Amino acid sequence: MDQKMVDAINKQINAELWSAYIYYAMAAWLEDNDLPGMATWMKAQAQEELFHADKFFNFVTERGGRVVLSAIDDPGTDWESATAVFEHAYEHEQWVTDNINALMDLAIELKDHATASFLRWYVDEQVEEEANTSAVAQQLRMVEGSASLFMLDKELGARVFTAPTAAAE
Ligand code: OFO
Repeated sequence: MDQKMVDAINKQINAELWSAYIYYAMAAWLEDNDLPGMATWMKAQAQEELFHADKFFNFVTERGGRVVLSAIDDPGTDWESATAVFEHAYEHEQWVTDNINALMDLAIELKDHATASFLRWYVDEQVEEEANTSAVAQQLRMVEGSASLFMLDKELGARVFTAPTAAAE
């Protein structure tokens, strides 16, 4: 694999791990603000990010590249409200989508068909990532400050992370 592609994917591994770190930080804030269901949801989201990082890790290794890890940025510790948490998560996912699209552009430029094919999974995954975070932010805008917040918290607490099966990958 072209070293430029390896370097770009290594950067994305860092971004995925940073995403997990951000979502764990958000889970901690939600726990601290008596929203354990939302914290559970965020932890599942963090686990999903670890899965994304691991999938990139395995791909680089499989193609003979070297995974190089770098320092992870500060995830932040404070948000104004639960709505602000999920709005931030949605914005973050939009940023990740831009990164994935840039990776795809590079794979196409390098005529690296194997990487382009592999990246398709992430392109599709980002549609879901944006939709999920945006939907919760939208629900929160409607219920924050009302008793329905606790119903929503309960509902979101049902989320469980399940790693996609090989067939669905
Ligand atoms: Fe890895 O998709 Fe979210 O960040």
